[in-house]
Amino acid sequence: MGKKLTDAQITQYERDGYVCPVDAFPAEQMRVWHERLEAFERAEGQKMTRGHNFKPHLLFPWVDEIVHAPAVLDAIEDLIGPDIRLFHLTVWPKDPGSGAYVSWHQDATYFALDPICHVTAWVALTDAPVESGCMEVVPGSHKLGQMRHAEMQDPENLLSRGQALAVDVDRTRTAFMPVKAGQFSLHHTHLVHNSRPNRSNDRRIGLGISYIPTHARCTARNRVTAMLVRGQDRYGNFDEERRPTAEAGPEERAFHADAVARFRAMNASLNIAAE
Ligand SMILES: O=C(O)CCC(=O)C(=O)O
Repeated sequence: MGKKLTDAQITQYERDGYVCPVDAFPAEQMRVWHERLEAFERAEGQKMTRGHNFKPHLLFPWVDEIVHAPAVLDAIEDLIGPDIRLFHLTVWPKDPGSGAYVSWHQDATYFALDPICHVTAWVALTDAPVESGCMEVVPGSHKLGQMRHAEMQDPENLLSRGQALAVDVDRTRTAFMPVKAGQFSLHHTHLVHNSRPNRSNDRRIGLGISYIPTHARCTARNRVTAMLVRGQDRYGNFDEERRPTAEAGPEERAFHADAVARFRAMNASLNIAAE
């Protein structure tokens, strides 16, 4: 038995590359946080979707609370040990009836991490049933290693570089990861996954939080930031991130802009499609 996950869940993660669902927060708490996200969108006149959805843990104290929550970190510790950094975070909103989707991919494709050991917790801010376009995975595919991806330019694809697996996926062998608001799923960085358009009547929103052990390093040329969220870092492979204290205040915005620019520069320097 781990701190949060059962032995069966840890075995499933090792065998299948994912675990779902795991309980974390009360649904009422998620409604409060959901409203804060939408209040920010209204004030900005801008939805948090493709192009605006990176690293919100640097802008909002409520996201900082989620990424540090023991209910999430205990599960991460069960999989990668007690010294943990938050490497990246993407918010994934899909409006009802929109064509927005996420193509088949492996997260590791543009992360340049060594060793390749990161795990993503997808925390549901709203319910994410199958009809809303929850994540769909190929169980066991994390054992295939890094696969070839191509880049496609499709405005409906929520992935920033439109990366998509270069081979077809056998849809008879996939599994869905539906979650309710306040639950999360966990997936391995090499797990092949996608999500289809939202055919429900409600908005679907989740936070994809990518955690790494502190001994991991990013092999790209430019240094990037990552936040120490538990334990100790004896390696110094990343520049520390500033925790937000005000809701998208000037200091939060300045730090966020710099961290996102550095992440994008790292990302743009990788050319996995040519490998
Ligand atoms: O939210 C989605 O539909 C996809 C999320 C995803 O690809 C991820 O968290 O790695």
